[in-house]
Amino acid sequence: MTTTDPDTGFRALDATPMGYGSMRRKEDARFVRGKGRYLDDIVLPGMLHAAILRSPHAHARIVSIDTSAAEAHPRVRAVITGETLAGLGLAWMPTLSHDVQSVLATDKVRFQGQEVAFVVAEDRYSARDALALVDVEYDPLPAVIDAQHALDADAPVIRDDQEGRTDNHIFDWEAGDAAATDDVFARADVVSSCDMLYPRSHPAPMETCGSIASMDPVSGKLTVYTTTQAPHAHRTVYALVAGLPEHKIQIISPDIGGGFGNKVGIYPGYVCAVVGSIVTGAPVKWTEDRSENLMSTSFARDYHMRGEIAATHDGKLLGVRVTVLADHGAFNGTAQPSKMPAGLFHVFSGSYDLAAAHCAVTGVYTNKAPGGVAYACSFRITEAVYLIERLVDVLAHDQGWDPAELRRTNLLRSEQFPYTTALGWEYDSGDYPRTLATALDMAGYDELRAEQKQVRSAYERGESPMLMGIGLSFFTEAVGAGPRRTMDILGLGMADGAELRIHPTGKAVLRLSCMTQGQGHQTTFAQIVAEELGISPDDIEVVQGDTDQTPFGLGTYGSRSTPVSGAATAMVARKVRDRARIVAAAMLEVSPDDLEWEKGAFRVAGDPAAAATMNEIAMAAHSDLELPDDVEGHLDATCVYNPPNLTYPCGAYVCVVDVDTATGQVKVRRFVAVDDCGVRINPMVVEGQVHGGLADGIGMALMEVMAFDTDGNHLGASFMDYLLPTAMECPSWELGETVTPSPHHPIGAKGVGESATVGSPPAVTNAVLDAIRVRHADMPLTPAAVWRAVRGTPLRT
Ligand code: PCD
Repeated sequence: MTTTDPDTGFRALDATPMGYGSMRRKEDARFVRGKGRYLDDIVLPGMLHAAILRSPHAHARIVSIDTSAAEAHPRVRAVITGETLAGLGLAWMPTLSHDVQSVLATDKVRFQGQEVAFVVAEDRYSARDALALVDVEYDPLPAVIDAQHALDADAPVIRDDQEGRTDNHIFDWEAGDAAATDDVFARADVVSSCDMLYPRSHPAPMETCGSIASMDPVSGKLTVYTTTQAPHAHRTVYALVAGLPEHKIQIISPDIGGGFGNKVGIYPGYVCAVVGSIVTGAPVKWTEDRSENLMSTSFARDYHMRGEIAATHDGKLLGVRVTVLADHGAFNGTAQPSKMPAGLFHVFSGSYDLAAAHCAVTGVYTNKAPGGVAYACSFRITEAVYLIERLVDVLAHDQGWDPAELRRTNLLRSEQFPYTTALGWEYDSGDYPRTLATALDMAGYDELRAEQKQVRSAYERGESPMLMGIGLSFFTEAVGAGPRRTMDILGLGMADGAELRIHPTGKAVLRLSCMTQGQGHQTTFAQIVAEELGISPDDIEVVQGDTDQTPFGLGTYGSRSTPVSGAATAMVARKVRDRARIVAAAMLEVSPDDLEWEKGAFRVAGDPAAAATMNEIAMAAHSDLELPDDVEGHLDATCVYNPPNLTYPCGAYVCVVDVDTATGQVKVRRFVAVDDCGVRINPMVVEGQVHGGLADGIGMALMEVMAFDTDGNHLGASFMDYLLPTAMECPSWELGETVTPSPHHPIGAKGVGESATVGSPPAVTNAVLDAIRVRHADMPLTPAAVWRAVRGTPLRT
């Protein structure tokens, strides 16, 4: 039971060692009143509006583009084509994966929905109307839609813009020890293998992407208001692409209506808005509509995996090997650390003690949108967790083993931490058996199995079409990229800055490089400072999202804000506290060593009445107080935090489903999620994060898929076809926790923002397949897919 303090509105401090616990989110006062300020709320004086003409073809040569009729439209101010951009050297832009992407097509279009022309008009309607006046002649080409055929000898070459290219191959990449893994497989008693597709999906945030560019012709300063999760990284990329110095570029990220990885990259519309502003001399706003968002700005997943798992007769897991065919679309624009073309996929040995593991990943081009974004996923960990958690279930299915028992006997034990996996990751901490036991306990696993038996016997007697399934998953995530030694994006190392200013009255301003998209940073980062300095979170302002006002850092994705910026925040607050000790010593006329810290005040050891509070210290630090010669005044501090390692949150999930075999309909009856993200800063925020991710998992497992027909027509370009889960499909979540602090994080916290999105799809899938006793069927397990799987004719997506 939780109680609420009537004065503060804080929930009781639960199990959390962080002060202020589940305090209400400071930002919600604005959001729940509809007073958020999103990109589309921003109106600049004289602002023009833009729309993008997109390709109807998946693959076609551009014969000609005639813009004269559009230009003649009375309210149109500019029509920009690839040719205009080529004149400025901007027809192509760099991607996050060292490829180039067409900004506006010049030679060919390579996916349906690709950007072809950019119309700037006095209002949004005229810009859209004028799109119909641009006359493009296309010469259609055969398209490569199925990644499995991308490397066929007769496959059309998609990227003929690259000199000498004769195929659609992007990269081959391996991790792990192939020979050692083969050895383990040769010695294994049992091996199970499975082909599985993690289908192409989309982050689909509530707010789509957009940008307003304003180039001031007098000062030469470019201001870009944009929906970006990584304002500083964007500024550097603009600087490199446009040849402008960083101080002449200001990126402002206003409130963001969900990012989920969709707002990490730079899209053609952003670059065109800048060019549009330069050409017209006015600010230019471009915002996507829903179909444009679904069709063109970043997909996720699309991993075709063949996995194998090896074990002994008595159920000891020995090794895993996997080959992956990764569909990267028409331009290699995946977002992940530069040195890792498959991201952190090689964390796929999961939560088990394996002797060896190996993966080989091949990336290919297809005539689909570029992206490969880490949609609620620390760079392909979602695919990795799905792979291993499905393989464990397939093995259990093949051998007639209980999936809970198989996991229980193979999980890493707490004394094995820090644990280095066969693929080289050093897991920091965890108590996996306890996390699993908590989940099984909460679920009442044995009773559920007994009930399942009864349901099945009624089904077998022909009395009921219903079956019941119990699905498990146990995941380990690796979140909080860097360290910068091993992880960078386009050469920018993954460390974050933090600046903390303490005003004379003791109020504080914390400036951060990361960027909230709904996670509640305004509250939780204030709580970290509050914990370290004893200042009330209400007196701490958190500033993000404006590059002119915040220190450099790589932004918010891969659940890295808490592990990296959160650590920077604790460290910068500790610097302030160290300075405050010296000031307090001067105030109390004692040596700094004689002072003891008690949240919010320094007291003289042995004389507790002699004390200075943070408020008093802050004022004194700005006063005429005599300080030692080597101590500057004020309390302000800055810090750059380069994480020594990732943090490794984990979780055990149990999903219970009811399957109607007559209709194929799946109902998620219960979902138990026990997450361990180390110390929780704000347990209520953590619960909110987990709720969102669990809903994501129901979406992925049961309904979401970006499908295409054989010509490359996008079949999921609206929410009529690309189905998202709603409250209707979600049960009342049952959450639990274990807390194993991260030993290397200053406050012991690990990231959690993506945990549930990563951990839940295999739990739901395992539950459905457990109900119908089918070894494997690909997500999404729509009613049609389940109906056919029950009847032995599985659908492949
Ligand atoms: N926390 C706490 N504690 C702990 C941890 C954490 O409290 N231990 C909290 C914090 O503070 C914050 C949150 O929680 O507030 C989260 O965190 P993190 O984990 O660190 O994360 P971040 O970085 O902040 O964020 C990010 C994430 C991601 S990545 C994603 S996808 C998603 C998530 O986040 N997104 C989103 N969640 C969310 N929510 C919302 N509302 N919205 C959004 O959009 Mo990617 O890579 O981008 O794909």
